[in-house]
Amino acid sequence: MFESLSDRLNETFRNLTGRGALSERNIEEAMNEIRIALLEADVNYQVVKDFIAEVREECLGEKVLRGINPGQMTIKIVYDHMVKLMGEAAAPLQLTPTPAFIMMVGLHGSGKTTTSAKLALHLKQNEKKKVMLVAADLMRPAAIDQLETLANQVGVEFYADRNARSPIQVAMNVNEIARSEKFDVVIFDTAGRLQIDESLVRELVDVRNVIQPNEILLVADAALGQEAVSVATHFNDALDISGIVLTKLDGDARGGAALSMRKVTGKPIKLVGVGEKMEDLQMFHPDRMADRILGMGDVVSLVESIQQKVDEDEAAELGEV
Ligand SMILES: Nc1nc2c(ncn2[C@@H]2O[C@H](COP(=O)(O)OP(=O)(O)OP(=O)(O)O)[C@@H](O)[C@H]2O)c(=O)[nH]1
Ligand SMILES: [Mg+2]
Repeated sequence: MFESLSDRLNETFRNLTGRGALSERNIEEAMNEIRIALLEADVNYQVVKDFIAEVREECLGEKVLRGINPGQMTIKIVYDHMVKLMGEAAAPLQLTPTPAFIMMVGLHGSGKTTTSAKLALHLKQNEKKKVMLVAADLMRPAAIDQLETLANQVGVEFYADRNARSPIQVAMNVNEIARSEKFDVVIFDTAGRLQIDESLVRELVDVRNVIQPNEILLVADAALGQEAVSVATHFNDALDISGIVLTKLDGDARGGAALSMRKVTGKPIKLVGVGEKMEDLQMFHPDRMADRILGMGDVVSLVESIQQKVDEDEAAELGEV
């Protein structure tokens, strides 16, 4: 995942830690390299600009330049800001009150149907929820069949009405069934489009008004980079989404979407798709993602433990006076 970004950042970090003291010039050079690495990974230009400005300021501070190991501290600062950029803490799915309705929305081929089934499996297996998958994509009969096959494969309830006139009718029926049969979670797989247009938005808004979903998750293909971020912005403007699922992170995605999504849309990435199999879905944790991108987990924990020691010493000293 994001190999070329990781490789480039690692090279920069190797240069930083390979020497003892760091000059302002060394820091400036490193910032420049990181800026280029992020831009090449297709991170949003403004996001890169703000990120570098914040990291740079902190790295040029007294504490780093005069610290015992400025190279390692710089890595820790980059890590901290990367975690912050992606939203700091994980954003869990809002599954109360029940039945919790989740709407999956997004463009053609982004991974809505696959992700719906993966999520159903996760909720059933790990959270012991009673889950129903609903085919609200009435555009193509094959879409209904695809979801039905996956529902059988992961072993959850499935609802479709092949004669329904509109997704609204499906939504109204499901609303009743979900309550009377006490489902915990009901996942709506909606129709995609080549691009977000008025008729799609109207259809989704109608469904939203009927089911009042706990979550509206935009499913976006990470390989699209900045295009995925722009799609998310449009869906958010139209529907006020609650979160983002970034799919196909196992492919040739460069990292731009993962790093820009939160800052540009203001909405958290909640889940990530990392393969075609039903088990290939993960909760999104900004710290773990930053670890993966930087590949510097041991340095980060080393600096954390040193900082903790320094804090304790300072506290002890204060206590003595
Ligand atoms: N490698 C990989 N492939 C994925 C991932 N998520 C989905 N796919 C694949 O992407 C293709 C499209 O997925 P679908 O779930 O059918 O996409 P969709 O959004 O429902 O598409 P429409 O219904 O046409 O709008 C399928 O071949 C999936 O197997 C992922 O995380 N990694
Ligand atoms: Mg689909």
